[in-house]
Parts: sequence; C-alpha cells; structure tokens
Amino acid sequence: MSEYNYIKQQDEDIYNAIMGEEEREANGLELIPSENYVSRAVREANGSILTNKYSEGYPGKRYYGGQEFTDAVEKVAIDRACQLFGCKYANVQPLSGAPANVAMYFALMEPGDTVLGMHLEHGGHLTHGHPTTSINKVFNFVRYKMKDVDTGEIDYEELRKVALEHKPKIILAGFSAYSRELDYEKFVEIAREVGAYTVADMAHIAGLIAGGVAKNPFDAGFDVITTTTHKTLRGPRGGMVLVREDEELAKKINKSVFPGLQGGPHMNNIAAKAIAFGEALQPSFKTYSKQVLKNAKAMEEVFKDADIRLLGGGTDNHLLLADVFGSMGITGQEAEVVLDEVGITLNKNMIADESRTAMDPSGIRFGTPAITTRGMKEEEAAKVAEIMIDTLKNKDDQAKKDANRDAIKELCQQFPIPESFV
Ligand code: DSN
Repeated sequence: MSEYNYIKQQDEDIYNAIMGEEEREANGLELIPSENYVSRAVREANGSILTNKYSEGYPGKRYYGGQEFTDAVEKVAIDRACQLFGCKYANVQPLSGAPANVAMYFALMEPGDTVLGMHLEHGGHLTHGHPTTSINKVFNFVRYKMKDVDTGEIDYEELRKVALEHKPKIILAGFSAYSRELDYEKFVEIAREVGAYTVADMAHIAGLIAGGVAKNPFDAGFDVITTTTHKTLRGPRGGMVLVREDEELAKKINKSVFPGLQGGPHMNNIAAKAIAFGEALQPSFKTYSKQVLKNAKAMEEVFKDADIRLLGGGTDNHLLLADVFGSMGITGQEAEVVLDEVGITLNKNMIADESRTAMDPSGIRFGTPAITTRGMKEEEAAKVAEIMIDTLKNKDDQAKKDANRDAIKELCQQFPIPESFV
C-alpha cells in the first residue's frame, strides 16, 4: 500500500497538496539553510499512533495513566540528546524553537528583566526580542552587533560595555543569519563578570555541533542551550532545552515548559526526535556534517570569484548571506522569485545595516544542509552556485532560465532524496 493511500481515499485536497510538495521537493533544490530532508524512519515515528496519547508531566511523573511506552520513548530521547551535546539534562518537549526560547526566558527571569542578545539585523532571531513579539512586552532586550560586517567579528568590547551598563540576567549567543563561529569563552567571561546566565540558541548549528564540526558552547561553560531539532540536526520540526549540569536550573526549565507554557507533549514528535538523535550519533553523521561545511565553502568561493559581497566575508558554517542588491542591483525579493523559477529555493534576507525593507531586502540567505543530505559534494555545490549567479545575471532571459531549470532537474535526478541514513 502506498504511503498516502488512506489520505488519497479520504481527502483529495490534502492528498493533492502533499503530492505537489513531494514533486516540488524531488525536482527542486532546497537551499533554505534551516531546512533539510528527514529519514523515512523519522517520518514514520511522526505519523505514528503515539499522536493519540496525552502525557502531561515527565517520565515517571505523569498526570494521566497508560504511559509505559511514552515514558520509554521520552527517556530514550533525553538520553540521546544528553549524549549528543555532552550535558546532564534535556527537556525534549518544546514544540519548536520559539517555545523553547520562551520557556527558557520564563525559567531564568522575572518580567522586566533584561536579555543581551545579538542585534536582529546582524543575524539574531525574532525570539531574541523583535519588537513585534509578545516576549518583547515582558522582558527588556538590549543588543550587541558585529564590529565589522565584512569579517563578521562580534564587537566583544561593546558587548561587555552594554552588559556592564544593563546588567542582563541572560547573555544570549546564537543567530539565524550569521555565518561565523562565536567566541563562547568571551561570552562566559563577560557573563561571569556581570552575574548573567549564558544561553546559546544553537538552532541553526545544532547538527554541526553534534557532528563535531562547530564548537559546543557547553565546552566553554555555557549554562543552557536552546535549539530546534530540524535544520542541520535533520530531525522532525521541534525544539528542546539543554542544561549543562545545574539540577536546579533543569527543574526550573522543566516547570517552565510544562505546566508553564505547554500542555501535553507531542509524543509522536518526541519519538521522531529520538530517532533523529540516534541517527546523529552514528559516525556517518560526522561525515555528513563535514561535507555540509565543505559544500558551503565551495559555494563561498564561487560567489567571491564573481565579486558578490558576502556578509561576514564568507562562512564558517552551513550558511551564506549575499548582498545581491549591493553587488548586482537585484533585490532579495527579485532574487528569491527568479531562483524559484529555475528550481532553487532560498530566502530573501535583511543584511546588516539594511537600507531596504524586510519584505524587499538587499540580501539572500542560502545554505547546504539539504543538498548535502542528497549526497552532493563540492563539485555539485559549486555548480549550483554557478547556476544561481548565471540566473541572477540573466534574470530576464527566458532561454537561459529554461536551460538552468533543466540543469537543476538533472542534478535532482542524479541526487534523489534518500530514505535512510543508517
Ligand atoms: N525560520 C527559521 C530560519 O529560517 O532560520 C528560524 O526560526
């Protein structure tokens, strides 16, 4: 029986939409750096009967009966998360990265307290205190920036000055559009000076940390890490909060997730997380993570050769941010649309010190987690970068775009989305 036979018989609208998405993912290249392809095993767990079960509480301490199997699932997920990231405590219940951050804020602070996080235009995330978010009404957010947008170096002196002035409860490292490594030791040093907790939102680079190709903030002494479980970690959509070693802190986080913020955990999703963590513990995941970086470097080289400005001057991780407006006179929105036409999906993005708007910014953000999962190596990554630039340079030439669409389709056929990684 086909994977979607019941949906097909029962609900034509949703069946058609899923088939459309299958086709889109199979015949196009995904360069959005926060997306990836999960294994069939992860999808099976996510679609399993565990979705039927209510399990408020934590393993061994639930508010409903019938938990012998859900307890087993959650314990495995917790153990594997701790093993992957070298910490003592994990809460695997957050529904995604935003609720993980909100739960963390309420666990570590009182309303009105201050967080020092990365400036949003310099790579920070909405949940790091964007004015439009609800948490911005509850907590006070102050910012640090890059010292030099062309090297990506963080202004640690400014960070320290702001920390001394505002006495934040949390110093937050982490980003969703930044391509360089952070100096976690520096964060810890400053946080100790002002008595703040150190928290890393490693959502984008969790897989790189698990794969051993990016620094682990816990090694520098960070107190807490929040993350999504998809993106480079290649699990189901979801979140989690990790605590290095402080049991009291871990208890606060648990209370803040449930009952503080969420009700029943989604046990199907936690089972899928456990499976993905198991995959990330395999030696093959290290090879995958290394290749993600090599592929990003290969793309960097092609963009540099074409004199297209890269924010941060290049990349140490899985993503790149290109100033296409400054370098080519094409807006991020125009670039997103024209690349979509040839089967390359990425997102428009604000750049540091942006002069345009969020809906039509100067930059594009792209990355290599998904194409690397398809098995592509440096040669193909460079080819994709060349096709991107050729398409942007010839955005009004239909024949060129058709040829590039065919080239992308051919690559997709050569590198189909895999079903299993073990
Ligand atoms: N939407 C995610 C990203 O693309 O980075 C972060 O929440």
